[in-house]
Amino acid sequence: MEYGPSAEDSSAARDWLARRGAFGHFIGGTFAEPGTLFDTRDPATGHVLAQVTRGTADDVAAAVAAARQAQPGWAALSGTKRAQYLYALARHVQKRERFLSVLETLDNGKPIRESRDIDVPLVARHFYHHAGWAELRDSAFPGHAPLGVCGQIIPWNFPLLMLAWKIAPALAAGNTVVLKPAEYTPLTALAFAEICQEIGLPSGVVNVVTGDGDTGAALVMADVDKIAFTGSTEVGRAIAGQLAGTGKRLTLELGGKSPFVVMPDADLDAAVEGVVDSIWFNGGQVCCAGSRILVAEAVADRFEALLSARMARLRVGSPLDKSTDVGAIVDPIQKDRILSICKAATDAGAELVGGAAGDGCFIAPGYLRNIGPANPGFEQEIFGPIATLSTFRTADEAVELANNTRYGLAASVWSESAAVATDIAAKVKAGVVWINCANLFDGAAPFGGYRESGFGREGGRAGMLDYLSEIPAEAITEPVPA
Ligand code: TXE
Repeated sequence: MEYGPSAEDSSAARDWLARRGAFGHFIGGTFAEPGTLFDTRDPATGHVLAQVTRGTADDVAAAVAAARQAQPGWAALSGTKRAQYLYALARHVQKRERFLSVLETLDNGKPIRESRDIDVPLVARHFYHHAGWAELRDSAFPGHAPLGVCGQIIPWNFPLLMLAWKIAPALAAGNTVVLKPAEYTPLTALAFAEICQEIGLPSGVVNVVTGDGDTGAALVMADVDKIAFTGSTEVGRAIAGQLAGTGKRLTLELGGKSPFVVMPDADLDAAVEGVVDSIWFNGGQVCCAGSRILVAEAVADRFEALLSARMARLRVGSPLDKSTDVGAIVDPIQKDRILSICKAATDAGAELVGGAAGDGCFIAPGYLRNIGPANPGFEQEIFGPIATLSTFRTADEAVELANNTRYGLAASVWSESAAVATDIAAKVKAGVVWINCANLFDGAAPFGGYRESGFGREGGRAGMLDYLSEIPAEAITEPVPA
């Protein structure tokens, strides 16, 4: 696919990439000379966008040393001063909103409508929200201290938003960070590093080391006080094993297979729109995607007719086109992964409606029907635009099916009865339960999982506590009167 004349203007982002050439890491407030390089590509066209440095253990150690040196000074600033920096980050993200949205869409393949109207505005809001926590830290968390240096490893599905979820609370609490973006999508993190320079953020408070899983593994083993990881359950499990007994703090935000429960009295039109927001948003590459649709048998035929009609109207195509609903999958490896799970599901007896593989990194939206808990498609995280559709007869059965998973990240319940919806919500084991909506995020609302979806929370008061440690009472001394 090539971008046509109706695509959003990407010249500012392309000029920036051409001007910058190859990227080195951002360490101690400056961009280092590029090292061994790898390509980052536009998944919609396959074209190389830029070359980025593959971080070595030495690069990681240099970044951690810069963060370590900066941390006491950063923690000693008043809450008001730290808040001013966070406000400045938020404002500068807003100032460069259009540029960042285009860059994100180029690197990730998500529709420009989403990066422009959802991702980047949420990034700014997250920094604004945490500026408040910076200001309030001492009064809201008496007897708490920052952890020190935090290593943060993020995935490619919401590159800039996951950066904000990681960096904002860490900085508000008085920590400094070394962030490693995903290898598919390093560009907006590097643009963010430039914003840190622009606002005069003290050197070493934010460091960005690009690279792959080996770079991430080096960060896990480096001299950091905490690792915050968002990514696959497999890698999360490995990190937890590596950190056992080291005394380093750890939070993990991993995969999901979240239920989307449609009760018999649900507003079916609204619920279908909820599915669009839930599993076809960001091409289903969303950890909390409502990927298991469970619908009451009494309304299942009507619901499915509405769903398939709505699905047929979704536009799959050029991510930079403002009318595109479903863009490109981030990388051919991920596309193959999605298709192989769908094949395993159909081999086991499920029927795939839609979901055709296109050229390049494109897959049409679809869903698997005739599918039960024993089918691999019901159980595995597909992480693409393919839901499963199954039915239930009673509310108890809905809850049982919803909880029939090794994950526990999110759930969505649809009913016109507040009593029914809240009863089901309370019985579903998930970190977030949305009622009559899906995939809504707010900096004040803690996000995180149960079971194999990980532990720890991001956002709100709970999220701040994951970047603070309680000072033992005996270590707190009364100030000596002057
Ligand atoms: O994830 P990885 P991948 C799920 C989703 C997806 C699957 C594979 O199901 O299909 O994972 O995606 C870094 N030590 N999610 O392979 O490898 C890596 O460089 C330290 C759900 O991309 O977990 C990247 O920065 N770090 C998820 C980050 O981990 C390591 C979002 C995530 O990559 C590492 C992404 C190691 N040994 C995928 N190996 C969500 N929860 O939203 C890799 N990394």
